[in-house]
Amino acid sequence: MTKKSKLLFDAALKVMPGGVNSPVRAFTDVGNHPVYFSEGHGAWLTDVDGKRYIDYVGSWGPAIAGHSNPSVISAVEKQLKSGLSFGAPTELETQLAEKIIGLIPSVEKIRMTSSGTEAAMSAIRLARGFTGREKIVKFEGCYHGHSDSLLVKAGSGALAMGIPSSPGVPTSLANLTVTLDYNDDQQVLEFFHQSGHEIAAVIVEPIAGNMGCILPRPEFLETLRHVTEESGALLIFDEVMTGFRVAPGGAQQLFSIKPDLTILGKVIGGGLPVGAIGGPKHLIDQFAPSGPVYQAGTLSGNPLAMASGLATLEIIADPAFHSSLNTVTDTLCERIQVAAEESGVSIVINKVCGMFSVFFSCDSEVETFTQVNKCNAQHFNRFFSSMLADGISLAPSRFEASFISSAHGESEIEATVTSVYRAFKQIRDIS
Ligand code: HOZ
Repeated sequence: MTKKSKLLFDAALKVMPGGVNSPVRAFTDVGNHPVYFSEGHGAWLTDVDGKRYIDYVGSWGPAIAGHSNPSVISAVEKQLKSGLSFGAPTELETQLAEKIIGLIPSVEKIRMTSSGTEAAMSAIRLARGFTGREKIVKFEGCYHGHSDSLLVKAGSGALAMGIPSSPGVPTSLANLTVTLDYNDDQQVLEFFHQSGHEIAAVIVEPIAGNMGCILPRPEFLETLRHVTEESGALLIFDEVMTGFRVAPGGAQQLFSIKPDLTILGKVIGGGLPVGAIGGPKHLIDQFAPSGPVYQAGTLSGNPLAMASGLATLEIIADPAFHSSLNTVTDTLCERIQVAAEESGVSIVINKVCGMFSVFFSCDSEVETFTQVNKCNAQHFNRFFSSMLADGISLAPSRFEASFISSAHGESEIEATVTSVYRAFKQIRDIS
């Protein structure tokens, strides 16, 4: 930990729980201390001591076009001069909604929120209101924000802190959340055969990113679509991480599956706080004032956030954007794999356009929550800390995905791979 970061963290510990405003930032899971950054440009961050890092966190996803992307900054600056927030509709909201609708075919209408948590919580309320049913299904290790109904066997920071089901969630509410195993289509089929008629919604990360990056088995999402259609439950894709990242139309485009509702966040705010629920008109119109399901927010559709999101979506809508991001992701992950083989370190690397996770000493594939848990935490922590010391900032938990932006190029890959060899040598030495 650099000198000023330590001083700032010590001060923060006195006034904020764990010194942070979001648990995973405390680096507890990796036995380290947070770095305080003062600047970000492109693929690089600079900390308060002036040390530079190649960043693979990307503000947990929003910085897909690199930090301080000139088009995004200029759109925000333009709006900044006109005012921060009016608590009234602005044209920017409609423009961002139109842009999203143009990119994701399952989305005909949108309700904006200020975070992914809010969006997921409101989508569940919509599903309950629409179906008149109370139970929902989620998958262990998936994370959909921290609302009560969804903080049951959750992933992300909740898992990293060892509190996947938080105290404070009323048992009566937690009992309405059924948790099944990600990628287990047989279990889903059996459950729906018995109880499908009671379920309001199935919520899932179509590519999980909150227990590390886990790709869906081909039959898994198809099964979810089939059982929800058959039982009258809504299928909700949480694309907060994958939306506009893995393809212009998100994971649903990649796997050709149309959910009923889509939760968005991160990239649609381009670095400012935004979430959204999208879907067909007849569902989204259930929200007040068109319909009876209440949902609101003082800063929902905030003009600065809309401007930033719109500028970011303009960038990712370029047809070359994802092919290039995909190539960079493939190249980096292939080179990490080669480094592991040459260093005699056993890894599995899961990847999809713009996101990846490295798992250590695990089964030959990592496709389930059980397999994630079998991976070597000590090796991951050693890897993380060695990379950080070398100026490579990865997601600070084995239960998170790392993100790549369009600003990452050959020189960043080269520098990263050099550090990977050094980190793998340390791992081999402790094995
Ligand atoms: N829940 C976010 C990652 N899945 C982390 C949010 C943050 O700490 O900034």
